[in-house]
Amino acid sequence: MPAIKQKTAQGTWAQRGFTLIELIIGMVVFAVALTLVTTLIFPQAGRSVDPIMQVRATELAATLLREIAAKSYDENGIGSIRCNDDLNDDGDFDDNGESSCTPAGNLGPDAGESRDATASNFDDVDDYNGLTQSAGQIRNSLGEVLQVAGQNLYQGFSYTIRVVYDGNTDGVADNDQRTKLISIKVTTPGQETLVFSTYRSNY
Ligand SMILES: [Ca+2]
Ligand SMILES: [Ca+2]
Ligand SMILES: [Ca+2]
Ligand SMILES: [Ca+2]
Repeated sequence: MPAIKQKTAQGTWAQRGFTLIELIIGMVVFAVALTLVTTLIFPQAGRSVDPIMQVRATELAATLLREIAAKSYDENGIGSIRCNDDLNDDGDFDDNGESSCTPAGNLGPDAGESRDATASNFDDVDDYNGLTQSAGQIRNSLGEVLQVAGQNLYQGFSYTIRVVYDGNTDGVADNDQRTKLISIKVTTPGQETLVFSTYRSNY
C-alpha cells in the first residue's frame, strides 16, 4: 500500500495510510475513467479496421469492373456489327444480317458459359448478371482461388453482380437496350455493404 508522509507536531516526518474516504474516491475516479475508456476508445479500435476493409472491397470491385469492361456489350453482336444495329433502316433489328440485343429477361450467362470453377468463358458484360462469389470461393478470371501464402486473399468477403438495361442512366432498370448498368455489391467481413456501379454503352 503506498503511503503519504505527514509532518508531526514534533516536526518529524511520519507515514500514514489512505483513509477509507480517500480509497472510495480513488475507486470511483478509477471506475469513471475505465468507463470512458471502454465506451469511447475501444469501439474506435474496432472501427479503425473498417477503412482497410473498404479499401480491399474497392480493390476487389475495381478488378471485377476491369475484367467486365474488356467484354463485348452483348452476346448477339456479329463481328463488327453491334446488336440492334438496323443496317437497312427498316425498323427491324434481325433481318439483313442484323441481330437483336439479348432480351432483358435473358441477361446472364449464355449456353455453356461459366466463371466459377473453371477458366471463365464469359464474353459479354451481362454474362456477369447474377454472379455471386463468397468467402473462400472468390476466383480470378482463370478460375483460380485468390490466395497469398496459403491464405484466401478475400477471406470473409462476398460479392454479387447485377446487370440490367438502363438506357436513360437514371439507375433504374428499363427496356432501353442502348446502355447496361453493371453493379457490384461487395460485403466485407464486418457485414458492411458497398455498391460499385458503371455504365456500358452499345459500342
Ligand atoms: Ca433491319
Ligand atoms: Ca456470353
Ligand atoms: Ca450474356
Ligand atoms: Ca432507367
